[in-house]
Amino acid sequence: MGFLGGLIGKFKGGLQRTREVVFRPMGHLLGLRHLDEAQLQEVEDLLLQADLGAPAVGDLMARLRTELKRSGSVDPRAILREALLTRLRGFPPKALEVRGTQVLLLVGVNGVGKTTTLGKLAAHLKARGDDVLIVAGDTFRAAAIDQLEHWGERAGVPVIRNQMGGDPAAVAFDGAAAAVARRTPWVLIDTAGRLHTKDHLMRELEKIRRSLQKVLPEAPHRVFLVLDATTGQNGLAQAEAFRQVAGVTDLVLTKLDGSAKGGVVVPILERLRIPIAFVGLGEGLDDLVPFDPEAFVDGLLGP
Ligand SMILES: Nc1nc2c(ncn2[C@@H]2O[C@H](COP(=O)(O)OP(=O)(O)O)[C@@H](O)[C@H]2O)c(=O)[nH]1
Ligand SMILES: [Mg+2]
Repeated sequence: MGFLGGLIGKFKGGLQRTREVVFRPMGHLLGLRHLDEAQLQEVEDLLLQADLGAPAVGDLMARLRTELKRSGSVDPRAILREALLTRLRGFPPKALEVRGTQVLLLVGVNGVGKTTTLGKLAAHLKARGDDVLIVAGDTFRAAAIDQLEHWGERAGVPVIRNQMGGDPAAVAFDGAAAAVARRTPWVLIDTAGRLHTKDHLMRELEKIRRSLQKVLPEAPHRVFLVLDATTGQNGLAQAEAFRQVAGVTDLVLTKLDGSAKGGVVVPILERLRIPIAFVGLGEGLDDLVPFDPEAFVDGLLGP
């Protein structure tokens, strides 16, 4: 199986819950060529259940109705597929290309999967032959540092840490300096998610940024905002707050495998207008995959 074949299989597995809850009941409707009003209503309800969001669902339904009126016969699956792809292709992520030492900061609220994503990302970069250095920037909990060290071992990547309660900006500085000295292309920095207020969060991230810039004026080169797909559109308000303070360049959507609302990818993209670089489709080392609109839509709708 080639890389793309593997990717399609991954999305298919990862989106199983959404498919079971939403798209399996819709299967017979998607196979119809004529839909009456009650059936159209049923399609609309199921699309809303997948958390595709009212604007996208409104657009999809309008396309279906227009086509029904125009030709009297439709292929709902094809219309849905094309409309979803058009929406998802609008925000292609930038590749992670090696250019000197680049710093990648992971931000997001507690429990969304930052540390796990960082571990998987380290493994992903390492597997393609790039050296990586991990910085334990979540110094609030001892467990967070241990968790990161464990991921470092699994990925075969060194971890820079200070003691619990230490200054995240100081350890970020040490990590960036070490990476420059060792000519390591990637520095991945974990951060704490639980901060009392938006102000506190802003100050902390600002401090990390300033301290990185003493080593690398352009740092952080990428800021990954990690979002939990199981919270669906409820997570969007938090995401907006982070976007405002953190200079987010990319999104990572975790736990798509545990969500029956995989369609949430659509409103997230449209509201935040920031590309999705990766999605988390499980807890394993290789369960972080580059977001691919085609593989995603086929995983959602089935073959
Ligand atoms: N099923 C699943 N679980 C995930 C995924 N990403 C993270 N998790 C789990 O979510 C929980 C919180 O992750 P963690 O990385 O500690 O979150 P953090 O607080 O943001 O650093 C852990 O139990 C992870 O194993 C994913 O893509 N799929
Ligand atoms: Mg963490």
